[in-house]
Amino acid sequence: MKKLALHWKILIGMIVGIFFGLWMTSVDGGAKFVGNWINPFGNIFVKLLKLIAVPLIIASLVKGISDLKDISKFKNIGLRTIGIYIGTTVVAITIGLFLVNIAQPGEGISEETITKLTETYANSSSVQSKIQEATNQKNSGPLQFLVDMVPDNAMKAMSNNKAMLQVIFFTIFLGISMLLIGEKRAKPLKDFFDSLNEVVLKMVDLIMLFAPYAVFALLANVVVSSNDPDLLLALLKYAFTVVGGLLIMVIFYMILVSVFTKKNPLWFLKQLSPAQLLAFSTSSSAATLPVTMERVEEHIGVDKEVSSFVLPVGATINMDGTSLYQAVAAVFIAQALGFDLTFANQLTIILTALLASIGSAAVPGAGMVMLVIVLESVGFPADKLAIGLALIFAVDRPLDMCRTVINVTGDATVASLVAKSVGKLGEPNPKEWDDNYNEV
Ligand code: DAS
Repeated sequence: MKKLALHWKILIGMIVGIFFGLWMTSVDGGAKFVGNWINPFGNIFVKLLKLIAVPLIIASLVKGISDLKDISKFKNIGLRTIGIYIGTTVVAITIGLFLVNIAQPGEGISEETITKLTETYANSSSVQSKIQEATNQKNSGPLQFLVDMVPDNAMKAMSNNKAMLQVIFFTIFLGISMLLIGEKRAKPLKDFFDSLNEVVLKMVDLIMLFAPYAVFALLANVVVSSNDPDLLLALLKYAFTVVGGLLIMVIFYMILVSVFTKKNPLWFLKQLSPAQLLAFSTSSSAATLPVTMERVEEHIGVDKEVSSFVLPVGATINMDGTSLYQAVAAVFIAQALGFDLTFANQLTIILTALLASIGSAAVPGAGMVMLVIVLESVGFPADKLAIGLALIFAVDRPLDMCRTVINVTGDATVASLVAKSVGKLGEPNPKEWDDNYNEV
C-alpha cells in the first residue's frame, strides 16, 4: 500500500468506504455506528484541510505577488483570470440549458412522486434553511459582495474560511504594498512568507497521509445517509442530465488544455486526480484547495505567481460545475411543476446562474442555496420554492460531489491556461520523499 501512488490509495479508500457503507446500511444500527464512530474521522480530515487553506493562501499569494517584478504583470494575470473564468462558466451554463431542454427530465415526473418528494423534504430543516440563507443573501444590496470582500479585522478574516475572498483581498493588499516599499525593505517579510509557504505545503503532505482513511469515512457516511432508492430512481433522468453536462465540461477543459498548453490532457487529469478525488469525497472546493494548489504547482508545473492567485480566487468565485447544475435544476423544477419558461427566461438564467455560482460558497450544498436566486430571477412563485428544492434534494449530495470535481478541474485548467499565456507554465517538480519522510 505504501508504494501505491496517492490517487490509487484514495480511490481504494473511496471504494472500500462505499462497500462498507452499503454493508452498514443492511445492518441494524449500522448507519448510527458509521455516523458516530467512522464519519468523525472524515470530518477531522476536512477541518484540517480547511485549517491550512488560509495560511497557504496568504503565504503563496504574498510569495506570488512579491516575486513579480512589477504590478502591471499582476494586473495582467488578474484580468486574464477573471475573463477566462467568466467564459468557462457561461459555456457550462449554456451546455446545461441545452441538455435540460433536449432531455426534458422534468416532464416524466409523476404527480405521485412530486407529492412524495414534497411530503418528505419540503418542510425539512435542510430545505427550509437553504431558502432562508438565500433570502438573507438576496436581501443584501447588489454590491454587498464587494463590501463583504473588505475585512475590518485581518485576524478575523484569516480565521473564517467562508470569508476566503476577504483573505485574498487582504493578502493582495499586503503583497502590493510590499512591492511598493521595494525588495530590500520587504525582504524580511518576504523571507518569512517564503518559509511559511514551504512549511504549509509540508503540512499538506502530512495531512494527505490520512487521505485514504478519511475518504473511506466520508464515503461510508454518504452511503448510509443517502435517501430511499425509489425516490433516487425517479430523479435518475435529472441526475443523468447534470452528470452528462459535467462530463461534457471535462471534454471541454481537455480541449482547452491540449490546444492552449500543449500538455497531454490525460496526463493533466492524472496529475490532478488526487485533488479531484478529494473534491468528490468532501464536496468542498475550499477543503480541496490546498491539495489543488500542490498538484497544480508541483505536478503540473504552474508557477506560484499564477497559481497563488488563480486557484484561491477560483475556489471562491469560479464554479462551472455548480453553474451548470443550477441551470439544469432550475429548468427541471419548472418543467416538473408546469411552470413555463420563455426563451428570455432562459437567457436570464445564464446571467443569474453566473452570478449565483460566483456567490456560492465553496462548501457542501452551497450551490443549492443559490439555486433559489436563479429560480426567483425567472419569476418562480415564492410559495413553491420549498417544493422545487424538495424535488431535487434526494440526489443533491451525490450531484454536489460531482459538480465540485468540475469546479476544481475548471480552476486547475484556467490556472494552466493563464500560466501558459504569461510564460509561467514550466515542468513539474514534484517533491517526493523517502520512507523516513525526508525529501528526495
Ligand atoms: N460544494 C460546492 C463546492 O465546494 C459546490 C456546490 O455546492 O455546488 O464547490
